Amino acid sequence: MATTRVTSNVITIERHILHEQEAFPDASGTLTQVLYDIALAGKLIASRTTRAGLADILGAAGQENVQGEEVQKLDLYAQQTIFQLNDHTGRLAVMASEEEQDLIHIPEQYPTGKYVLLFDPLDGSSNIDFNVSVGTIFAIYRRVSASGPGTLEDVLQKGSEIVAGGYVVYGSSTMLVYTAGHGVYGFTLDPSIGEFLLSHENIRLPDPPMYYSVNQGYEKYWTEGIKRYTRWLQGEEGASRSLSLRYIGSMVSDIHRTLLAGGVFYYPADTRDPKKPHGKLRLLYEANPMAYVIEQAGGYASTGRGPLRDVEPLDLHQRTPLFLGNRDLVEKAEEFIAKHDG
Ligand code: P6P
Repeated sequence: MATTRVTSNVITIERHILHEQEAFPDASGTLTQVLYDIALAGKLIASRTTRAGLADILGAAGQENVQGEEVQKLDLYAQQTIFQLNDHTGRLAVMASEEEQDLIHIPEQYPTGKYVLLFDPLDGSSNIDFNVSVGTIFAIYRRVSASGPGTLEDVLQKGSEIVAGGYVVYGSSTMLVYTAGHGVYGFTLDPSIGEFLLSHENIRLPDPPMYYSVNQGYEKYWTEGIKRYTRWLQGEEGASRSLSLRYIGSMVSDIHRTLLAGGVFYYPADTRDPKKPHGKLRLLYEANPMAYVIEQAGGYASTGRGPLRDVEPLDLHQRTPLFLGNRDLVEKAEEFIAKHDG
């Protein structure tokens, strides 16, 4: 089984990103700086998530976000932290977030830059009060508009155009995992020195895989293809092996485990909610960046009908069915769906 070598020498994320940049002589260093800013946001958010049990943070902030969900105070803090670290740097043309209905424009007193940042500031936040891991997800694109304030066109880009992406998982330890198209690297936060240290070099999806990950509570709402696929993963339908089930209900954690242990995570479309015919997860700032990480680690991400990162976005908050993990497992899902769901 291919295992990811956990490194021993001390390399901070800053040193790693700078070293990566050296491979691109014409690089201006702007992308490097954006990644630094995201790492800093991760440290600041981590400092709060580890104290989320305190009375002053627990519970909703009493506001509703664009998803109609109660905003947890940590959501608000994460959103504001990422915005304030990026609004004045002159590195971004525009931002977009799960927490904001519309584009997040750079304040007019600040210059705009050549990159676009999409993010889910705190995914899985409904789990905060139960001390379940949560995460920040980010995707960076090059702007497509010429100059000036960024536009919707800058944000509605296919996942195949992504320049860098990844996540911070606030769990038993805080880890930042990212790729800029040359492999996937994991950094573990050492809170005693406030540094993300390289802990997982060039992560590759292990094979054979260990787990399948889906909310089986919705099984009765699934199509025939998804039901049969899930039975295949359990060792039926002619399968030659069976996988164990692990489901945390926090996407960043479920996909982080899939990345390190091998397997498949899926959130299929289901018939529960006619308003959500394409499942629950968001294409732009959840599915696409996670798909990029998984594919850079040797895996594959699909809508169940084809490559996820080929989907042409039409709306900032559009949802998508998502299957990602070891390529053979995800392609099997496509097979069952094609065969049984027409
Ligand atoms: P369900 C968390 O609320 C989230 O957005 C993802 O992090 C997670 O994968 C999913 O929803 C869980 O949804 O319907 O299984 O509770």
